[in-house]
Amino acid sequence: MAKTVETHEADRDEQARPVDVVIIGAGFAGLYAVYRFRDQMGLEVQAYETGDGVGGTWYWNRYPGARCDSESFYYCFSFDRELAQDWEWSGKYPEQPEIEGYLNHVADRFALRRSIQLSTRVTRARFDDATHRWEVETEHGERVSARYLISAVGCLSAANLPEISGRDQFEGELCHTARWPKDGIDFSGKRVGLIGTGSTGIQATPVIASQADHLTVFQRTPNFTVPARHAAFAPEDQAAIKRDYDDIFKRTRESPAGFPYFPIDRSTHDVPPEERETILEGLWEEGGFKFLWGGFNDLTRDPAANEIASEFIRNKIRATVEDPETAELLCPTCHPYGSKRPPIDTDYYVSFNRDNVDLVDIKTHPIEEITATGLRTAQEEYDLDVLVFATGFDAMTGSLLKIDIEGSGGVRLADTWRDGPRTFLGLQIAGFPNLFTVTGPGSPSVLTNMPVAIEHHVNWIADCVKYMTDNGQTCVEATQSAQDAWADHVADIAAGSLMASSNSWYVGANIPGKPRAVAPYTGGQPQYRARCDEVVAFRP
Ligand code: N01
Repeated sequence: MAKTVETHEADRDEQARPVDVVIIGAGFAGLYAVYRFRDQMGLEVQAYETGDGVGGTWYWNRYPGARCDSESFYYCFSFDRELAQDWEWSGKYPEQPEIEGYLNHVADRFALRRSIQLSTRVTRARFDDATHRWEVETEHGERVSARYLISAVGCLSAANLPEISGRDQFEGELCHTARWPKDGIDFSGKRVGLIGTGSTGIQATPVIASQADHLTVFQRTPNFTVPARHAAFAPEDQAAIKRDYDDIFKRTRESPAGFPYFPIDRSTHDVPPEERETILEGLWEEGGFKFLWGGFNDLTRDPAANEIASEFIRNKIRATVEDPETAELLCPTCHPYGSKRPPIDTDYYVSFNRDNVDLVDIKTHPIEEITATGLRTAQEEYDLDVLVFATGFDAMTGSLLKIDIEGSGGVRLADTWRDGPRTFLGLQIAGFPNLFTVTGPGSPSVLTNMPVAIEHHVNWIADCVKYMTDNGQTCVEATQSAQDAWADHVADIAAGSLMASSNSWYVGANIPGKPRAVAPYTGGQPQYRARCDEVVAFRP
């Protein structure tokens, strides 16, 4: 112990290497930040990434069936016209390897790798009030000093592996979907158990079912999902997208959720029941997220309107799943559609018609223990060769709080956020000067198409840093009063949404002991961007 302390002290005596900007993470956000700060602003940048490759979410989540559920042609960077023109997406909802390939292409195309140190976790960051610089430490004991610290750690990157009794005694293969082995898992001839029916479990179920000898899905809460209707792009589709790209990207920046579509401004109650059914049927056939906002404007706020759409989906489940008991188990009744992040799927419900797939209700019969050979619920014991945890993430704050961050006056972020995250615009935190959080809590982030939110944030931060540099300033920080006003507004506006009353990662309810608060900003992109612009326009 004494030796460890001595070594640590000796390391600290060495001078930290000075750079202008440290970026944590090399997913969509980190990659763009490296490009923006280094290549467009000429700053010295050091990025760190825990994984041994770039891609962030798309590096880690390589589970079977992982694919994007925003359409490819706008779930991508817009900052470089030639990049958008050169890259060819194979279809509507690409699988993980294609998106990981895209992000590797971006890293190569802009020579970003030389500024990114892979296989390196940032463990500590401390703001020095005297120098106005951040001292950043990595797990390997390296130290750098930076004027600006940019968190690009992602909203959904700290995997949640629940503490279930006996977990460590399982002798088969146990894996979280967000830490999937690069060589994959061979399911052939295996009995597989899958815990979790969020977007991930819903994507993985049909694929694992098609490969395994048997799949048991352990469901705590049933989920609503709408078909994705994935389709490959024909050459003429690709040509049309490229022809329209400027307009597509413009619309993603102007629409409420970062899609190139605008919601229909029509109440469910203004349409007679038969016409309503026809509209919902059309949206179901079209597939994708549009089901939530492409027919009616009140599904996320009006319980009665929501119930009509919810019951429409339940009826689809009943019509698809042959065994009525299984169908009813799959029908969500405890939360409104869209109050948890809505998944989209390919063949999810129909998977339960397969002879090799069973659904187990662990709400009624909870898991009691993981055993050496499988899993025991309050009702039955299941022998398993592989146990898959599709149990999600400590979302929005988990990855940032894994780093020991000390702001001005030695105040720790973990203490500041003890009762839940409060930020100014999801970009800055009072008491933590020169720290910027890309798509942080309190910004639209996960309620928008992520690359659009990421580009907006990185550009805003870059403009702020430029202003500082041009004006010889060294320290920028949200005031407590500005942060309080924003955080109260975030909470007030969320209070009217159905999301606030459901138990999901949006409110931190999936992590035992996590303070409950709607973490993303629910007011939509235009209102949010207008507020960000006001801050820029204000000059003290
Ligand atoms: O995680 P989740 P996810 N015992 O938290 C269950 C994004 N994403 O990885 O609902 C038993 O949604 C939990 O049950 P319950 C997307 O934003 C994007 O699926 O808490 N069960 C739930 O069923 C998404 O929303 C894509 O009762 C436990 C499940 O595990 C987000 O990632 C694809 C449990 C977790 O669902 C997270 O999705 C996939 C326990 N102790 C995901 N703990 C794209 O395509 C948790 N569960 C872009």
